Amino acid sequence: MPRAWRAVRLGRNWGTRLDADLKSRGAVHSGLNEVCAKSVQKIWPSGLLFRAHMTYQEFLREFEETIRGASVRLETLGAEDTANSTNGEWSRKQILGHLIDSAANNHQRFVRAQFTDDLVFGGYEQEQWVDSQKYNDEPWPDLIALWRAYNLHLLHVVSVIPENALTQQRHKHSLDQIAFKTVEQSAPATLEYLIRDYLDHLKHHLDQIWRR
Ligand code: NI
Repeated sequence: MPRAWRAVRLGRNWGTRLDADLKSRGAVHSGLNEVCAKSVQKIWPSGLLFRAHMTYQEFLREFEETIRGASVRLETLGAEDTANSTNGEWSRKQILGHLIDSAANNHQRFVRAQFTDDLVFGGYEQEQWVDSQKYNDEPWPDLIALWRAYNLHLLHVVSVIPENALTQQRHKHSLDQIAFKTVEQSAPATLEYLIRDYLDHLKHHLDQIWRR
């Protein structure tokens, strides 16, 4: 199966309608749940669809494997060079600190979104957060432990969110500002999208740490 083809998990409430719409637009090539992701992206704004090449259960498994695997790997990095930075870029400690800040800010969003119909959240001053907390002065193992524990809690939090809160279409949102992969203001967004986007952001910064 070509890489561009993904199995799409269709939402319970609107899946049938979406499936019919996609068929009428020629985006469904074969099978009930197989659509060409590229066609879908053109037809449907990114926030509307789950970026659903994996089910939410599979996503949760990947989330857990990412945190547990990265924790082990982070511990193998020499503590002495984790505070080094070149060209004004963040050190490994600062990148991990930024991920702790991301966890703290998204913790608020993931919980609050369950009690409101919108996804309007403020951003935060990322550079200043990292700067002011002096992550380079903290022990590397402590930062790893905090990052790991916070994310395992977030994993728990997002695994117990009711499906209707996860998949509800939110017409008011600020994901054009705060998301890693932004969603246009004119397109509705879901909490599930924001949660998946959180892991994309996390993996992006882990890759930076590995490349150092
Ligand atoms: Ni970032």
